[in-house]
Amino acid sequence: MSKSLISRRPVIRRGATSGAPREPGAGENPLRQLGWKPFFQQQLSLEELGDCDPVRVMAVHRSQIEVAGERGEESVLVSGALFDDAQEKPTVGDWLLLNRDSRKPVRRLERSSLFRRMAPGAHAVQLIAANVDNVLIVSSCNQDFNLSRVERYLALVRESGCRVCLVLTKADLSDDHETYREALRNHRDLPLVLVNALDAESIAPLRDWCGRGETLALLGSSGVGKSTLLNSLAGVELAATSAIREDDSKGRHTTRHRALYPISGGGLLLDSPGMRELGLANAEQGLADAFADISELAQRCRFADCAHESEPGCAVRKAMGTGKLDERRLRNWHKLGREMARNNRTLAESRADDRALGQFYRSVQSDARARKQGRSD
Ligand SMILES: Nc1nc2c(ncn2[C@@H]2O[C@H](COP(=O)(O)OP(=O)(O)OP(=O)(O)O)[C@@H](O)[C@H]2O)c(=O)[nH]1
Ligand SMILES: [Mg+2]
Ligand SMILES: [Zn+2]
Repeated sequence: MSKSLISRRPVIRRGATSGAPREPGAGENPLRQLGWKPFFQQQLSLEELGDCDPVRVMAVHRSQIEVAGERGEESVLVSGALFDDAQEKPTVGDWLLLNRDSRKPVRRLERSSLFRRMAPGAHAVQLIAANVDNVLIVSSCNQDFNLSRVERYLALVRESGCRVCLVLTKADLSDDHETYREALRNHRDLPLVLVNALDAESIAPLRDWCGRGETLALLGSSGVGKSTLLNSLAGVELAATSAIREDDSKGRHTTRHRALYPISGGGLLLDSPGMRELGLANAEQGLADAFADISELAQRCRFADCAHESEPGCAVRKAMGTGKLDERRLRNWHKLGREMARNNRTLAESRADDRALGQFYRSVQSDARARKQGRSD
């Protein structure tokens, strides 16, 4: 069964979200509903307060971005210096200042949080979303459940400093909830919610994660039910969803673009496509936090630079011998660590290349200037 639904986001009008009936509190500042906080307000100069409108980036397309602010939604053309540098380029969730009259972007405000990944196949970082407060790491209770993938997502989210909750969808299709809970035992410090994403009552505990003005990102692989959760939390079908493949429970990559959706009486939800590859880069702290048990054990190894392979006095391997730590988890930790080191090196090299290229251009320019001066002397 495949459901094709509208994927247009509702227009936000002054004092209302999602075209929903007015409710108590709905008359409050629309910027606050879009996630405007003192952290952003204090970045504005007096001049900017007079000349600019802050707007939130709701979706990014090839040549234009969709933003929302006090005037509702509008499209802004993507051009100029603000968009030249891939790292600096506005991403979904960013706050921009638009010139009040020309509606052109003036600058991007500093971010309170940022998700990024190593772009698959490229030697660059790709921005995923900015200014996210809370994250749901979504997996499903079926054969697509993959603990190593949860650990990867967790390292990324921990690095960002956002609040995180683990969500298991499709609990209605499984009799084996304990197995999934048990699989996640290393993450008992995190809230875990099992839901039927299609059922409004079942997802009620998740409402605490997307209160008014809060931005909640839904991360997880294709088919786990991110868009279904979004629709249920919004109470309106905002995003398209479609059935997973029967043979292996994998999704069909139904959601194609990242976008922020304001939900009635609540905050903003970020729906994103299930990411096939989520390469980690510059996320040392996130990795250490996601594997806090291994980080702690490692401090008890005899050698400070223990690689936890065959060194004597290795507390990590000892824990594995006694069954306190499982081999898959240790292997995944090694794998993610190696991958990150490789990606960090690639990024450092491409930055060095950029610097070298910059120096080359500057030297060509100064040679040309010197020649010109020589001719005119
Ligand atoms: N029974 C049941 N079906 C669910 C649940 N969550 C999602 N589904 C179904 O799973 C399928 C995939 O859901 P989507 O919401 O499209 O998944 P997604 O994570 O957005 O997938 P992508 O957009 O491809 O990344 C749909 O047919 C949903 O109806 C659940 O908790 N219970
Ligand atoms: Mg989707
Ligand atoms: Zn060791």
